[in-house]
Amino acid sequence: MKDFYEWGSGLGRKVSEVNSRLLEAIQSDQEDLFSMSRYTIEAGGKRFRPLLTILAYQISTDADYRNILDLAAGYELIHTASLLHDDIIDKAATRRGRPTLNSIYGIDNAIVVGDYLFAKAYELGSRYGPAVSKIMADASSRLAEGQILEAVNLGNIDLKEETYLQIISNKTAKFFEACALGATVASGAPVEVRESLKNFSYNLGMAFQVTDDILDVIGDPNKMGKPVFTDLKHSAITIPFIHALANVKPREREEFIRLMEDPADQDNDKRIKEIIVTSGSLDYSFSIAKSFTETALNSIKGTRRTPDLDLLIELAMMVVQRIQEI
Ligand code: GRG
Repeated sequence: MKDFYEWGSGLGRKVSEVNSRLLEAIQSDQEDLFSMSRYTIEAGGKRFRPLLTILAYQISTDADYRNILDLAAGYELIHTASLLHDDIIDKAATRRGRPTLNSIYGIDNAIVVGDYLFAKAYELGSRYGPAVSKIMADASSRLAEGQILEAVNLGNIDLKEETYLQIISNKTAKFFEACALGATVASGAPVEVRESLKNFSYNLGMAFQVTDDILDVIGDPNKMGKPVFTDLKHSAITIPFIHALANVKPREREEFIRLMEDPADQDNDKRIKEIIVTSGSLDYSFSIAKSFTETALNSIKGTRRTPDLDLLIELAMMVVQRIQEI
């Protein structure tokens, strides 16, 4: 099975076109602002959101996909702006394999670059009219809501699964949904096509985030390019922990909570994983990810089969496949 980058590389020309639009969009006579913005954009990333936007557009119309490149780039700019702000909040030193903007140019500049990318994103979105602009604005509001809901629940060992799902819905899935919705509204697609691609993207986003949260516990740091337990180190409680905390016996729960306080310790790391596996929490989390993937795939069952739709199906399968390969 391919990994995400291999999947995206099959769409190489489109990624390059998105990258060109991104660079055009961030042009500024203020040279420092431009070079800081360019540093962030050139760090790369999987470019999922623009690719989802382009594929949804192509599936829903025979018009030239270049018509939707500005919107695709706009979504990537919002995503990048939110990552810049997230790195400031987390005091992160690296992102996308490079030193973060805040670690090089300082927090003050990183905040402003994030604001700038935001402004540029809305300018791009506005080219598609008020309905699409509103979809973009709503997705950004959800991001902020998800971030704050997560922040106020940091370290909350009584976090409910429902609240966790609300956090990832707002931080990830609603944004994926907005990419498909914006593209299909811009293309003037019939409501059934719009709804199926919207539901596909939402559920894909949920599956993607649950899988990411599972990999943060049991993933191979070498394959992922990042250490495990990054969420826990920021006190973010995710699905494998929520399930384990609710299902282990009281004495083991006490031990588990103690271990969670120092996930960087190698012995704790091993024992945390052991408890997550023996309590059935890993299997449970995986079943949740699979069920979102199934819902995603069911959403597009009635959609006209095209090579672009096949790419979306492949993407959805890859999301859960990442865990099976471990
Ligand atoms: C700026 C609207 C706005 C909000 C500020 C900081 C913040 C509030 C929100 C942060 C939201 C956040 C960090 C969401 C995480 C989303 C996510 C799944 C990130 C990883 O996405 P990938 O794997 O990353 O697609 P790449 O690097 O490949 O693009």
